[in-house]
Amino acid sequence: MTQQINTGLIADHNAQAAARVNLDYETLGEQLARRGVDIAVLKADVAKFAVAVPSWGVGTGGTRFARFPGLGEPRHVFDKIQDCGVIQQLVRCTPTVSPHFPWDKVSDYKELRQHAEANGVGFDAVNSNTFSDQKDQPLSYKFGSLTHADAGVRAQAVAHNLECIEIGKQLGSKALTVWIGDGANFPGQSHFRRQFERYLDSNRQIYDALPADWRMFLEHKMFEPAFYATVIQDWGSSLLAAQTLGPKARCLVDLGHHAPNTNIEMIVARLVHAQKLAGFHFNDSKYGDDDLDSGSINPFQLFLVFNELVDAAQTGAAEFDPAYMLDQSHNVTDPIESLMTSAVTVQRCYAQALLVDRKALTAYQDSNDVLMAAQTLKQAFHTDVTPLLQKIRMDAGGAADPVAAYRASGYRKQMAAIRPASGPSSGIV
Ligand code: PSV
Ligand code: MN
Repeated sequence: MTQQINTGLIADHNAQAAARVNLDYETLGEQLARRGVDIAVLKADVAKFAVAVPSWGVGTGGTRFARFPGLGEPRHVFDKIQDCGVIQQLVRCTPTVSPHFPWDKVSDYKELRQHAEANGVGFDAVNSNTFSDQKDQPLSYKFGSLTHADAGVRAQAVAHNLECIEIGKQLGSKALTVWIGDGANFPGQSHFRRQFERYLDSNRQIYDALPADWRMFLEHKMFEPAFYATVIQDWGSSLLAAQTLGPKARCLVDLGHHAPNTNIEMIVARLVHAQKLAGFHFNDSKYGDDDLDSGSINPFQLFLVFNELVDAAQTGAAEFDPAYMLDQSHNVTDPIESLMTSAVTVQRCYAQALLVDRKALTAYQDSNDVLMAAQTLKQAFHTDVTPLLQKIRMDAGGAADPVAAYRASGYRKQMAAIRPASGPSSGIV
């Protein structure tokens, strides 16, 4: 296997941190023991946690005003996979990559799969793109794709999704994520009911082509690029579509795709109840679909989402097997640093949610002890599990401090020497 970061460097970095991490881990263990938690059991559970990295996340993002390229940006999917391998090498909780087509299109998928394996990663859900036009594409998605009024455009969009399934099969994926930008910018522009019927009709054709062990993840988003109405604007439309299509169709929750202050953890609980939770695109936001680093703005919300997920797992909720993926855009940070930090933040929230004293919480809920119910969640959220996460990483060959080890490795500088600068560009790529 190709290890992009020198393993000796990681070992030295960890050796320097070991005494401090071990002491902190022991102290945390004592603290948790007083709360009846066995840190070894917790550690084994958290060590199994994994979140996928989006292939499009390792490149520098931008806004609709400008994009300021970073150094040593990946030139193609092979470079992107290499960067994802670096992330996984250092954090050890990102074993898969979620690819996006046609952005990640290649002529030889066997070669791509081998390249991924060589870099220590596999593939998660494949994403289709009918929200932008590609070079040489016969028909435009300007006025929609799967829901377009023209049957020819719909057929083209369906065909692209079928191609994504075929590519996914070669890469070892088990799910197709469908997000469309279809909608309207003006009242009257489109007929709401007919548009939704066309969505179902197109997706039926995609659904029917899914292998038996595959899932279809329907991703909703409130607005953008359509600013008046979006076809799959919220979890209501998404659930309706998933229920109409059948058991393989589920609803994917991208945290950024809701109005500010929406109670996302409650949406999660509803989707768990309906046995329709596909999984997540994790990110954070302050105003809209900001695509900021997970937990950078509202870590408590992320914790509350995981509180629902851990509760669902521990109570044996039916059909509960969510896929965890990051979906962020890094405009002003090194994408590798942001993705490593975000993956660890998501893992941290999972660990904290495991620390919720659920027996006590249920008792407080049932006796209407509101303050203590809230405090029970806060006790778990306030627990600093950093040494636990460090220990898990170090045991697995990752770095005690992934960002510090990455910076010390000089990887970005090496890439800058190999990968030519892309130069400034206007708007998002
Ligand atoms: C749309 O905003 C989205 O969240 C979808 O998941 C896309 O596939 C992704 O971002 C990249 O544009
Ligand atoms: Mn998304």
